[in-house]
Amino acid sequence: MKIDVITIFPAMVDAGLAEGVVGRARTSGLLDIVVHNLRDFTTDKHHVVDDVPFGGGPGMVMKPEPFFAALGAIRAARGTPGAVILMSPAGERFTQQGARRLAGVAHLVLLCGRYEGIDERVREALATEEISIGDYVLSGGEVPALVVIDAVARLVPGVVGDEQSVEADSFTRGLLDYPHYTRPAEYEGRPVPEVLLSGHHAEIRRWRREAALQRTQERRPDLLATAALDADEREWLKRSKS
Ligand code: 9D3
Repeated sequence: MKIDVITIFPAMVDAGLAEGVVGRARTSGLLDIVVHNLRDFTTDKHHVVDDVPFGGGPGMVMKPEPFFAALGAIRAARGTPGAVILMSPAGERFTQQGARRLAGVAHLVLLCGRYEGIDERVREALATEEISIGDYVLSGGEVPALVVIDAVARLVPGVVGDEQSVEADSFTRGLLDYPHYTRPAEYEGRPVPEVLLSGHHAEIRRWRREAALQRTQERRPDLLATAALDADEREWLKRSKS
């Protein structure tokens, strides 16, 4: 999969992509990610990327020309992307479903803004979609771009070593995860649930399913409406409510 990121803080994005499963997938060639410095696409002596807003008001607006030039260079060097995503607090909320959709696109370009925002012509003419990672105010699109890349990359076959762990992922099933334990079997007076030490794999599976259901019901009941539940799980939920 190819990903290009356009930002005024390339070091920040590169640092976030250097470690962990994404870092390994980059060095192994599974992920071809290029981070571009927006200032490289300016033509003035001081590499200015922002300007005052037409109509007045506080703050600065990112100029359109460097974004147009950067995307033109990407198209020339790396082909026409399948999606050009503007990272924006006004975008559509990013979810696991959105990550699955983007994992099916061979080439993504992510545009990161700073300041008060980006000139509207960038959105109109370049972006094919606009994504927010949630309802809180960040100082720019770089951290959101890292969030999107991380969530999408781990769905690309081979990026996460253990395909089973991707498949079992809580949000893949639509439920929260069950509790995890490792040694020691008792720590500071807190024992590991007996069943996990028993070696009874069918019982362990059942305990984990029920623990995941219970947690989801307590903390995120909204997820139960769309979770992939079998007949047993629906029965368990019905009984737990009474
Ligand atoms: C103080 C400026 N805000 C006025 C309502 C608008 C604003 C502009 C730019 C707020 C945040 C930002 C910078 N944020 C992003 O570029 C961003 C973002 C976010 O802040 N939250 C969640 N997802 C995203 S994606 C990009």
